[in-house]
Amino acid sequence: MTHRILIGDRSYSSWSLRGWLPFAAWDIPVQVETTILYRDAFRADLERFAPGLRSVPAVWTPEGGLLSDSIAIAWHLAEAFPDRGLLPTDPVDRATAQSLIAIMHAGFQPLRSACPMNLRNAWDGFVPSDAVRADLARLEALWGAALDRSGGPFLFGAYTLADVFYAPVAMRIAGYGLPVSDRAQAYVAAHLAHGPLRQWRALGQTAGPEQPTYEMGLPRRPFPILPPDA
Ligand SMILES: N[C@@H](CCC(=O)N[C@@H](CS)C(=O)NCC(=O)O)C(=O)O
Repeated sequence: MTHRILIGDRSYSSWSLRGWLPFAAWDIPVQVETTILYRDAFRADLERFAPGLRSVPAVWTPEGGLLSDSIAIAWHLAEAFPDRGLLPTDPVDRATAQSLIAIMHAGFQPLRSACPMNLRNAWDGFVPSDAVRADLARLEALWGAALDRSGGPFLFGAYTLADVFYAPVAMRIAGYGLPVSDRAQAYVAAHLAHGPLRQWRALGQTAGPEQPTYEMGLPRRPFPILPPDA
């Protein structure tokens, strides 16, 4: 028996990306099932996967436990695979990583609503509001402290669950050309070159329709995915 995960559109569902990335990044077997956001069948697909389910991602554990939230998936996998490095081992780094994950899960609403994750198109000419700029300043402070301590390329040096939670944020910075420091830009570049992220994006390019909800009405440019060794 393996884990089973239900995800939404790979190009748009940022929470699905957070649910799926740990399986790919730490080579944990998982059976993937997909649904499409905003379609009539969406509710039925959720109900079929787990009665009463309201959102993606969701995961069934091999033992029959249901995880219907990305942060629950993260904590479960860190606990189930304690030797794989999902969280840093250093106690200070580990606490900081847990805090960064919780902050992301609960926050950054202005950035999230103004810049929905879109891995099919990048946009020129996006003008961030003051609220979005305030979110970017908070990211600079949080990421900066971790990157200064670790030296990068990821928040705690090697890739951890904290990076999983900020991967869709990095995609927003890349896709909307948001103004960040060189240090934050290097962190975004590390995500763009990350194998599992590249795999997720590639799988999403041909799966399902373009979702009109995500049209920004701005000039389009190709999404800036980098080669793995960049
Ligand atoms: N707190 C949830 C959020 C999940 C979520 O909002 N997923 C979106 C897709 S990215 C969804 O399923 N939306 C459908 C709806 O809310 O009706 C988590 O962390 O997993």
